[in-house]
Amino acid sequence: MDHQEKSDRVAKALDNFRIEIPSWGFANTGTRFGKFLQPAAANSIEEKFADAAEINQLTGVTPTLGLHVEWDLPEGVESVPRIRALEKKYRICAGSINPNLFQAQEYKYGSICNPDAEVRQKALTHLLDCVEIARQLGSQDISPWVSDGSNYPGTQSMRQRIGWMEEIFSQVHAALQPDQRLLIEYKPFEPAFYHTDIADWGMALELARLAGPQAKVLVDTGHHYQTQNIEQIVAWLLHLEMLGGFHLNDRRYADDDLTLGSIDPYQIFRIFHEILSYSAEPGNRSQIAFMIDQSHNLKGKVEAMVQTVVQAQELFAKAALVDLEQLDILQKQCKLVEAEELFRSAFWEDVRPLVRAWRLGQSLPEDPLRALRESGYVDRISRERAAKNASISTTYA
Ligand code: LRH
Ligand code: MN
Repeated sequence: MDHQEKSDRVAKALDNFRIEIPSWGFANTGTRFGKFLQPAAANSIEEKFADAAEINQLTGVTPTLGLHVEWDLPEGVESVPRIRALEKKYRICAGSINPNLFQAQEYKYGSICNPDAEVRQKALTHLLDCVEIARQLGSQDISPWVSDGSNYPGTQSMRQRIGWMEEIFSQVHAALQPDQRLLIEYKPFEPAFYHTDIADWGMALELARLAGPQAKVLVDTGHHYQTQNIEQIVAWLLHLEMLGGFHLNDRRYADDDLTLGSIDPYQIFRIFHEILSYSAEPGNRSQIAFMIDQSHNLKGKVEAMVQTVVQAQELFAKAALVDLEQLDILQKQCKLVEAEELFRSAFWEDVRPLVRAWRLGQSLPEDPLRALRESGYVDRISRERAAKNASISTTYA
């Protein structure tokens, strides 16, 4: 593949690559052992929109901000006009609507799987509010993560809880607008440590199928056991046309929510390859939402977000350099070493000069991280927000 073809492939891939920023990625977050406050952290939804606007100005590929309802729309549907005003002011659109079924005290024994019908009704009402918020904001995706589960064997009926989930997801699906999607996220454990009601892709897949045609599966890369082959799960969901989107991040151990590509960039490359090879086949149509889901406990939050977007672009560009036709031939001939070398050589390609050239072609800073440093943006918001951030409690217990 000559330089011109590589340049064309990278440009075509980046022209279509958009990734969503999570509002909670800008806030002071931590672990159960506490959190380290950052003077530049965002405390208000306006500050989160401002930071997202800065990222989009620097990268040009993050036009939407994922919202977490309890954190960003404390008055629920009543908070929509405020979001609308911020969308206009910062020219950033509201993206996926993330319900919160894990913080309220009533959810101690679960939300949509709680044995108490009143608590399940509370959870259903919240989900229907999220559908209405999405309708009013013109957001397509409602992406519930259900943290429900139990900590000890024998303490809950797992089968009964499945029944309650099915009932509620079908009611939520019935409330969707024709263009809306319900993206069901799975996670094997945490905060529950014996069983989690939606623990893996198979459970999310069945619940989505039973809910209706507008329900799909959301794959959070951090929500897998170490030994799971995530790109194989992606291949299955693509084959079944049930892949709705991703929460992208990286991890060394569990749901560490580290910055994308910081631990295993080859993992993300293999996932992007499954998507690009599927999309390259005639007749295959996929609408995959790429969303970041990270908590920046130690790194500067705006820097980490720019770093993540740049890393995602570079890994997507590498995956676009895989010669799919040649790979198909080698795979069918079981020429293992040739196929692997062809596949891996794309990963080893230094695409940064091509990606920088694409940015210049888009009148974007060729090096967003350097441009961020030179902009003085982080120093400015640190000065503006330091007082508020200093007054926040850091302890977990
Ligand atoms: C759960 C999760 C979910 C979000 C939360 C912030 O681990 O991935 O997607 O709601 O993180
Ligand atoms: Mn997630």
